[in-house]
Amino acid sequence: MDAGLTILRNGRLATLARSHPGLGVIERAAVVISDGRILYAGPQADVPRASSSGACVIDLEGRWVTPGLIDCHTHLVHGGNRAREFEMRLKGASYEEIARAGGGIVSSVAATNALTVEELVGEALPRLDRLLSEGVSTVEVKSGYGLSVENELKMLRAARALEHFAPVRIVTSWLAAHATPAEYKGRNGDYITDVVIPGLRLAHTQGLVDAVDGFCEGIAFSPAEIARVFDVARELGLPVKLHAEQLSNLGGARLAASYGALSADHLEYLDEDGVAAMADAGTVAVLLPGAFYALNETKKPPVAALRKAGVPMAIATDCNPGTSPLTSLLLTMNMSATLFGLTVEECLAGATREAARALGLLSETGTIEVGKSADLAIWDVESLAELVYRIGFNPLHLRVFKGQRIAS
Ligand code: DI6
Ligand code: FE
Repeated sequence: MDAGLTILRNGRLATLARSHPGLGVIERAAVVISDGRILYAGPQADVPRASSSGACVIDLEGRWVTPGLIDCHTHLVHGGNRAREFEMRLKGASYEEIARAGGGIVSSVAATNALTVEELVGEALPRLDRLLSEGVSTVEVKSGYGLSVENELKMLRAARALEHFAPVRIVTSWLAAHATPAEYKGRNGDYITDVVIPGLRLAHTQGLVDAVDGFCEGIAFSPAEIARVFDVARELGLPVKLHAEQLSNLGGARLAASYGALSADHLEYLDEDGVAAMADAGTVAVLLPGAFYALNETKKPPVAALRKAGVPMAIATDCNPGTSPLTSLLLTMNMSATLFGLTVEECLAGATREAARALGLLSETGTIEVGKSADLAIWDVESLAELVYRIGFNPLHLRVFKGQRIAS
């Protein structure tokens, strides 16, 4: 008898496996879990007999099962909030004006640097809980509100610590090239030399960083500046990703693709050239409708061109205090459909399989397939489209993380 054996029976699976058409639906299905991994996922009638003896059997009563959701782009760890700037924007100030006047990212830096690791964890946990309550199993967390070596490392320590406080897989990104701190105003190059690159080397040595990110934008860093950081990432063997083409087109997506980036994110101003470069490099397009919505943007990412070129599309909350104070991946799915025109299938794939791809984790999670981590979400819905269609409703019945059942 295998002590760690669990059988989920009488479910309807959306495996999202590429080898199955569409969502990979299997009716009257079972999932067999052993030691936190998927041992079998398929028709109930074909469950290997040997695996049933002594197993803990759970009847799903016909409920839908999807892969555990994945939020592949967040700034979950930060201090304070920017409700005040929200009010300023309601009165007509633009995001860029506020940033140039010393607000924006830099104001979150002061609030973040005032906190200890423990306090940062304490502020992030309620946000994390909201995500997990909707079936999320994996969350990417960026640095980027420290802007000094010590404070950027502190943010990543807080991000890593979240795994000790909640059943979740955390993936970290080094985003020191997010904004220029006041003391380096007008000296981006020096900031990269003094802080971004030495900090990255230290974070890597300390095992704090899984990938390297940057903000390529007129109010942030140029492609040439980002390239300096990406060169170091390459030397260290770390994958890269980039905030690109969010407020203007600087060719960031093309730059990211030339480094074989896992993803380029935002992409409202992406052009045909950028689409083609991403397609060639297999770079995932991470769409962030929360920021588009909160900034009241009108320029949409070129979804039809991405689709036509076969660029994989993921979606994420971009949870951050400035442009996307959003802690719901279900609402993100709804926004992706309503605002960006993604299909139900693209929304579900975007929050599971393609999000895993964007994190380089596709062999570990993101689909329901034999050998992967048993990360599942079990839903009280009649059809999968309901997960995308409802606004502000959470039909999660149960979450399974690494084979452990976690009541919602
Ligand atoms: N793009 C964004 O939308 C966030 N960061 C980024 O690079 C904004 C972060 C903030 O305003 O605090
Ligand atoms: Fe972001």
